[in-house]
Amino acid sequence: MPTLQDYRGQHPAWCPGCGNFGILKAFKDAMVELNIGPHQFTIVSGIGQAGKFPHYVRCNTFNGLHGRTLPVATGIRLANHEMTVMAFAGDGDCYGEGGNHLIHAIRRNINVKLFVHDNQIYALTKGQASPTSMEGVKTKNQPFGVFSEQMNPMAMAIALDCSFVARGFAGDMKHLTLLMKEAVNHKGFTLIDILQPCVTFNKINTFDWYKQRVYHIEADYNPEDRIAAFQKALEWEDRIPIGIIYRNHRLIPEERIPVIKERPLVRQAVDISKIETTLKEFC
Ligand SMILES: Cc1ncc(C[n+]2csc(CCOP(=O)(O)OP(=O)(O)O)c2C)c(N)n1
Ligand SMILES: [Mg+2]
Repeated sequence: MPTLQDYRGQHPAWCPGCGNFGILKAFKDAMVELNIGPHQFTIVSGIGQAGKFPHYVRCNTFNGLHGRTLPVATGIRLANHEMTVMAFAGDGDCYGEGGNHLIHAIRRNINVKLFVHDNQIYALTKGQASPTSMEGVKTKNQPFGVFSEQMNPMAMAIALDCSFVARGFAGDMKHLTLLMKEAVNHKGFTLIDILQPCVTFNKINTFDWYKQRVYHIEADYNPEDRIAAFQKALEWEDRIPIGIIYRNHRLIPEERIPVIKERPLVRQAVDISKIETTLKEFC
């Protein structure tokens, strides 16, 4: 049985009070409670403050390029679907530069667990607006206020029939741990958008700002009703729902792709002569 100590990575370089600490703690608690040892999962990230996440957890890791978190996670999962693969990305990484990859990972229903540290800002590069920054918010780069409409990742994911769509809050770690466990146990692509205060560059969406607005989704809510889920996903202004917003039961690639149905690619014998024959055809 693993303990918290087993996942201890490097000392975090995040600002004191950063919402990322709550995500890190909730995640480690979830791994202990799920009894998944550090050798049994892989964490993939891109670039950003969120992208540092794998440095702070002892496990298999891959820290790739900004916006390219999901392609790497997809590759690992397709090569070895016995491995639990989790992707940690910032709102800029995943909804901005990597937005295209998010759309297609959802469509393909790759069984990757995606956790988005949504601080509504580009923190690593010192505070430019991200896709989830609210309209009108002024930053050093947007001195007249953001004029693009705020992206709603929950509504977008439901529109794409994403297998599992949830929202958590870094200031409610117990609830976040529960959501993470549900995501890992769910078969299919899972997206948890985690509201994560950035204490240095986002002076609007603070811990207090979120605390005044977030509420736990009602116990009798049915996340399998897609129309109701879409309505829930549209709530934002004064009341922000946290919990599982939408869930479905779609097939995953290893159930559909004949060559990996029986066993993962990494456990299949490689016949070099076949590769040589194929290469000769191109000579
Ligand atoms: C290909 C590429 N594009 C842009 C950048 C510059 N860059 C690094 S991190 C970042 C944004 C980070 O914001 P987010 O993903 O929200 O993460 P946070 O730092 O807020 O956790 C940008 C634009 C880069 N390093 N590589
Ligand atoms: Mg960010």
